[in-house]
Amino acid sequence: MRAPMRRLGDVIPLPASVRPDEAATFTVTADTAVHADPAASGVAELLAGLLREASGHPIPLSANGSIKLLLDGGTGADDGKNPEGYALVIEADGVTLRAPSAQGLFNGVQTIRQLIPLGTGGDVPLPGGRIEDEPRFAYRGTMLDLARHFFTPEQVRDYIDAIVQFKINHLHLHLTDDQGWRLVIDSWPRLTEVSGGEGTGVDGAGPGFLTANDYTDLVAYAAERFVTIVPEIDMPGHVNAAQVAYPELTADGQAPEPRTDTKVGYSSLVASSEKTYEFVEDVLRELAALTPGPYLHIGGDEAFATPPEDYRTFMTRVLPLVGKYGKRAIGWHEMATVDLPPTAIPQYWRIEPSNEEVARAAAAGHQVIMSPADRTYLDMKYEKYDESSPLGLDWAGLVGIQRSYDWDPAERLPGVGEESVLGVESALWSETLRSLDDVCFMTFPRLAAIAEVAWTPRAARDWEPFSRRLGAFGPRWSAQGITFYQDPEIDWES
Ligand code: TNX
Repeated sequence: MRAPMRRLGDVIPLPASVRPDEAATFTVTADTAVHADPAASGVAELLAGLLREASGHPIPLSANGSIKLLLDGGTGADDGKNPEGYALVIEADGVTLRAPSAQGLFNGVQTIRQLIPLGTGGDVPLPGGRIEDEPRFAYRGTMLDLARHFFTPEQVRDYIDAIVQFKINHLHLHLTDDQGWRLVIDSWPRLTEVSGGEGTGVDGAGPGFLTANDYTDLVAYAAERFVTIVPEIDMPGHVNAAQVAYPELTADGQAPEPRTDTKVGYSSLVASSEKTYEFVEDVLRELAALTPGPYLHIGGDEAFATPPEDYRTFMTRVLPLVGKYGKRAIGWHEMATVDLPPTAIPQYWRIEPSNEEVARAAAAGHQVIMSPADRTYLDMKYEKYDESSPLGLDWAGLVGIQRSYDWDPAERLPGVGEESVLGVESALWSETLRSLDDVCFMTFPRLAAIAEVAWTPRAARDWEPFSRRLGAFGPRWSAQGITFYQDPEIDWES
């Protein structure tokens, strides 16, 4: 059984320009093959795999295939074209996908994927017309907290597969916190030996850590899907797990008790101690060596146990270390209380309508990542959701799907306009989560809404049509075995 042909514009995030040609339909048959520029063979194989799965046909890669994936030849750097953009033309006798880069082709393949009607076996009709598309913001991310509850590499890979459908291109991993340390650091091995194993995480229910190999494999898996991993080491607060493993990182040299509760703001590295900077530099050096992406996230949030003067001392010494190892620093926006190196990126996460430090950083030319908790925090409970649910928190309010959709990143903070916004990131903190099903339930559908906020031109966004496209996407999540919140306000197709 196959669902009816899709409409060309039934895609999340909505493409920048959609021109259907109702007279034309391309049909994937037993004779269909995919042709690709050699540099795009990975993406072509991915598309062929999707079409094989849907049709049961062989769909080989072949020089005279009627589905063509073409690189424009431009570098994407200086020809004025967004390297992530693509143009898709579907005609009766063929499909042509063009882009300046393999990443652009990958984005186009995500669009084609949503145009394949659900069902397996037999010919697959694709709706005719032309899509021209490119993202509004370059950085479209989501964060997963591995510290409060560890998720295995296999679970993270499944999560990457689930998020790339919405053209999310950054996955921020929160690797350390008071309750656990989740990445092996060779020069400080007790971090994971003591604070990564059994009994760590909230309620002691989230043990585990990544070896350097696990992490490297994960980074490579993500990169094949054009996702950049952004690793976070949270400091100077949120360091209890590190101090349990290394008491010399505390003020009095005494090991604190391991913590499995959800309180924040009680631990701090010592800004006046050289041991602190030895530790931080070792960790950042190892992390930079393992991370091909341009960013290291240094946390910086909720450092309530660090006096403001010490916080400034700490950040002023640590920020240049990120640059020393060839990376750009991202930090939660509290970081912007110091004068930042030119490439540093504050990430706004609060719910207040304005923020002086972030506005000051934007005025000084910094780009900002927008993660206002009342719109983008995937760990907030859903609106109208059964209050007895153990999943999620509510300190930023209840966050329904429309709340995640109906806001604008360039109008959220005074002084932080379109030019200052690098992009949007949602965040999933894992205090209440125990499984990948929990993770997916909190993520979807809200991430689909946030992805559209980050990708689609402002003028093209509208809640009503979005909610209909979302309703049509429901059966896809079901077919993929991905748990999602079936909000009763949405008209879910079955
Ligand atoms: C605030 S958001 C935190 C985290 C918590 C989260 C829970 C941010 C930068 N810090 O430590 O897990 O709230 O929603």
